[in-house]
Amino acid sequence: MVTFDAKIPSKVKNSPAVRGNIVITSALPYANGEIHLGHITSTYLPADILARYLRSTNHKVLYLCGSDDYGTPILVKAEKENKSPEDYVKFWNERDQKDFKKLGISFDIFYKTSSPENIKLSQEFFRILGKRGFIFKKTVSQPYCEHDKKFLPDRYVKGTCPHCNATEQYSDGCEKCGRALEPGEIKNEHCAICGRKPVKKESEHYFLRLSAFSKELRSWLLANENLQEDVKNYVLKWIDEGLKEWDITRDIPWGVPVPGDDKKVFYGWFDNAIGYAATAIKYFGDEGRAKKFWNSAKIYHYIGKDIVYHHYLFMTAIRLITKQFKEPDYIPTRGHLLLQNQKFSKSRGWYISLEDFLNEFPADYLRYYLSSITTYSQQDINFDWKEFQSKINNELVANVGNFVNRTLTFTNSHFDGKIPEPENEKKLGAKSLDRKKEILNRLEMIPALVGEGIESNHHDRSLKKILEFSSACNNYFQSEEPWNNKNNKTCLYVCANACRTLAILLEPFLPFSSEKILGMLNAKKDPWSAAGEFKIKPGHKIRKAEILFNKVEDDAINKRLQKLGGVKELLDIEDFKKLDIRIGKVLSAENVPKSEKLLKLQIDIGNETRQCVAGMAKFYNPQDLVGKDVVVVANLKPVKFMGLESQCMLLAAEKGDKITVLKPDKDVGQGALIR
Ligand code: B3M
Ligand code: ZN
Repeated sequence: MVTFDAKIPSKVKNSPAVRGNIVITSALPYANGEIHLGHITSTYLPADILARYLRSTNHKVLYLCGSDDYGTPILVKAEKENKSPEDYVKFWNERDQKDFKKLGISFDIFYKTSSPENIKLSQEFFRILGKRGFIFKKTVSQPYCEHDKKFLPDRYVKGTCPHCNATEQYSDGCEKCGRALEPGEIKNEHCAICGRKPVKKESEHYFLRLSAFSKELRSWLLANENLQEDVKNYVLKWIDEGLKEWDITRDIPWGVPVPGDDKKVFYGWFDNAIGYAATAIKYFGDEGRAKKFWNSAKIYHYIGKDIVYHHYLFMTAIRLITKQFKEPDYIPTRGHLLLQNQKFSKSRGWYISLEDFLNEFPADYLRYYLSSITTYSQQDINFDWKEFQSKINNELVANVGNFVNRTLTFTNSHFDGKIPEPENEKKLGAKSLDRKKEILNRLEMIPALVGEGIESNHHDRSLKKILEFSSACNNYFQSEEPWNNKNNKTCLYVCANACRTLAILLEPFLPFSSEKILGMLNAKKDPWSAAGEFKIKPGHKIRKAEILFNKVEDDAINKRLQKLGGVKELLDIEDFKKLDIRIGKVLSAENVPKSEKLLKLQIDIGNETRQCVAGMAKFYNPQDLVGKDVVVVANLKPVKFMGLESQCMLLAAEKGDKITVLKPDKDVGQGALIR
């Protein structure tokens, strides 16, 4: 499996030497909406955990991110809100920074792709790519909407994926099968603004000759042992299927200007991935220093599985060809987040707003829950409100919170807040001595065990180890019965130090709670290498104990579930259009023999007469329906009731025990369509 080069044995004394340079990035969020919980799960949180851990193990870490400001989706949204794209992205950049701070995401810098550094670097990379022979021009016929009077690149066009046939996909990539799509590939094109079918207009674009680089990409993939095997395999398959030339320019007024062409900008996916390096330049204040650090560092790009193509192929090819900033060492890729086993959908209300969540629950609850359910794989992850409640209550509150709380409370109430001097071992009973040895043993081992999990990206496993440790501490406290056992001094001395160990190990996961524990212990934040040491000495004065975690009540969860329960699935207009609903006239009606409910009707639907078997006998006498105009669905598959074929469906309104057939307000004639 993936392991980090520097193992951190728990006994290694804190050495002042820096252990290595690290660059960590999280996918740059589009500056067009609230940070998505799915992105938190797959990229910001795992990257933050690693960054915090590596800082604590004496690495020089640069954890960077920024808003992804360019591209059609943003222009479309800014237009809708009647704002300039500049103002629009500025708003979201600032809002994102606030949200990330509330969540404890510890970026060293959060910048933006619309920065002077990124514009310069993207243009420079374009020139180098050109010099190396990887850029060519080609006239492409582009969708153009006559109604909206504009070229329709990428998200301006929706349609059907040519690979998996998923409908309503944007033309630049399919969310279902994860493939990036080239302009023109999507089937069944329609304008995303007005829904009309676009026409074709010619335009000259710049392309990156990606196929000419297939061999190099292939070798890079095979040689890099840090990449996840399953991701690697399907990327290799894409290469084997043949890489398409990549159209890297667009005819829109918002983006990095293409040098020597005043009408075009780069495609957002050309400049955003370059934005990682440009952000490093901003951080160091100088290109030379940024390169020096970057090229001597291990590079980690955390992503979700929907942007594998862009990072493994586009971005890496550009880095390998331009040779300015080295290629990635790790691209940890995680799956999508589901909510109660369904896809998140903001428009349907099947959604958790970060702001809303953080108004009700502490950030560490989200960090804990998401980290504990997210594996290092592309498997989808399911946010389940009941599971969230039970994990917080049973693991955080009843285990960690309880241990810290009882240790501190007892020290305060029985020893006036002063850590007691442990008894001489000889005076401890045999059982107490065994228990003490066992817990000391665990305390010594645990930092390395947890560190190993984080280094290998299995953060969920590390968290589980911490919980096991905390549980052992609770058992120790319980068995020692400090409330009526004279060995309570040893027990409290050990437990106070175990609380400190917990605080250090929990810091990458739960930074706010870790700080709180250290505050109550009146202890400072030591590095990971000192986590197993007994730094809290007898006589040390602790502070007042406060509740660390509060229970999540049933009420809070039920409210959340009720809110979701009220969400109805929305249909696309296309689904509705599939129905042939029309006006018909009832020509004849009779009871179906031996049935209390059914009537058999003959209905003229305009161009033909259809038989309809309807459950109306309890509400209508057959003769009352004859001659009436009614509404029917005329394109359902025929079904049989009591041996009689029903060839259309009569529409009726129902409430309680009242039922009425629908009829038109004016006479429009049989066959009139309902739209
Ligand atoms: N903004 C897509 C996304 O947010 C894109 C990532 C850019 S990373 C260079 O999923
Ligand atoms: Zn249009």
